[in-house]
Amino acid sequence: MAYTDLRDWLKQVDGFGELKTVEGADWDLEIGAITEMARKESKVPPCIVFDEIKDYPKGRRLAVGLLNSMKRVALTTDMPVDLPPMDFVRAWRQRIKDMQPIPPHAVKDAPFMENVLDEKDLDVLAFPTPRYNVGDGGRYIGTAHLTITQDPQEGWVNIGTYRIMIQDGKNLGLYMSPGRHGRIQMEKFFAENRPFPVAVAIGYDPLIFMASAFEVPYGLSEYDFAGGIRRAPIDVVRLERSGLPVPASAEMIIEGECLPNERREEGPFGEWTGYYASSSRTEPVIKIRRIYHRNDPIMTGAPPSRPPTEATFYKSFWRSAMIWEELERAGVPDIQGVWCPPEGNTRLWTVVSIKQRYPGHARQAGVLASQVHAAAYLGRFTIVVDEDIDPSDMKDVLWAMTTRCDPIEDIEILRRCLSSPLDPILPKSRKDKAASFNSRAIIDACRPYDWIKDFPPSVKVPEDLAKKVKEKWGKKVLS
Ligand SMILES: Cc1cc2nc3c(=O)[nH]c(=O)nc-3n(C[C@H](O)[C@H](O)[C@H](O)COP(=O)(O)O)c2cc1C
Ligand SMILES: [Mn+2]
Repeated sequence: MAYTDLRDWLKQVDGFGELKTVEGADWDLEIGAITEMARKESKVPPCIVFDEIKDYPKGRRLAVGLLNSMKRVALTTDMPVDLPPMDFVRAWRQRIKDMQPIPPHAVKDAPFMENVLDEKDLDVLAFPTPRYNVGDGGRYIGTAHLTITQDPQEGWVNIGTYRIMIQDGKNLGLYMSPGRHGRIQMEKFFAENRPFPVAVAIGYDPLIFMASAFEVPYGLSEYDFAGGIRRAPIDVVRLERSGLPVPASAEMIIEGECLPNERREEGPFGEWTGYYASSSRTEPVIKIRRIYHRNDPIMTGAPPSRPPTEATFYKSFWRSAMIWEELERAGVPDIQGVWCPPEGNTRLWTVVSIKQRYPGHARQAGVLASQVHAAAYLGRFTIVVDEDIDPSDMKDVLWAMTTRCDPIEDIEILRRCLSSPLDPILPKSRKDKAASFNSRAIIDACRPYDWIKDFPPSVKVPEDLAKKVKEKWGKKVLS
């Protein structure tokens, strides 16, 4: 393992020049604006640690933008640093494929035990939590956090990143979209009229955050998945009240429970689509029973916004690799690459490159790529291209779409697929909390298989000529 915990990770990031410290910023909108502008206007979006936040003592810090660079993703996942996107996806896919889940390792003690606040003494507002965007309905303590819960019948532990808004000093609003594993577990508790125990970890090893926001299959704990990726178990501590295992590396733990009949207004929140699409609704409330924290805790934040953002950046590699793997497992041969660009939110635009082998191969790849588990939620456009197109190069992809696709023949529409109230294109009348549907376009931008041999040859400088020209003229005209 290349680092021991969040503090060591931050030290290493500082070592390669990607850490910035900002002192004196206001939690109300200013931190949100700095985060957003730094990520949009820097060549390499920095990781920023805010200290001396307005109204808060020095030492209570907030780190944002953790995973928003290739180097930081490589450090977190122990991968080579300078790979082109498609090579990173290929290598990452191999890592996921080779991954053997490793269950967490229970330990008795952890630094977050340094301070334990019981219900009567605690006030979650004592920890600096931003209101990130002007339209936000509150201060969001949960944007880069882990929501840890357990299945009441099957016993497995799930971790998800589901946004959390402060309601007041002792209550938090929790938003879990339909179908989320945490929500399924909650519904099981509520069906038996039992309180739903929840632990929230803030500030931790960033690898667990990556796993928590990813489509790890139902029934497999994100702890086991992250341990498998790390090739070593994740250390956890079982909390005394709920028995929930939480990462020993955490800076802060909030332990609580949702009650079956309690709902409060949650939202609006500047969401990952770049809109306030789900507005506000009544959602479950986490009643805080205990807070644990390290001395001078470092909290973490990853506010979504108009893409590309931190989350869409690091997820693009992960989602691309997962879709590729799922397509191969579904039996689609000769896939050359898969790319879910950060600009397309990783969920709304998927490109698959194939070497066409038989009639219908392109449609098969496209339909499946729009429906496999890692792509099923919201995915709007799936584009299938030939093997000469690099799916991570949008110039190439647009060229293929505009020259090899005849819209009337080559765009298939699927109806009644999985959407969500967060989908900005759904009018209110079609936003049902329990069942929102959308449609999908499968764009076949491959040369038509039935007359592929007659398809016009493309204009290209041959590789051997390109090499010679580079040697002879490169210094003069290429830079
Ligand atoms: C920064 C960030 C915020 C997110 N917020 C939410 C959210 O508020 N609600 C939600 O249902 N999913 C949210 N997600 C997506 C889930 O974390 C993701 O789909 C995850 O795979 C869910 O875990 P599960 O499959 O165990 O349910 C968010 C992801 C990120 C990276
Ligand atoms: Mn899960």
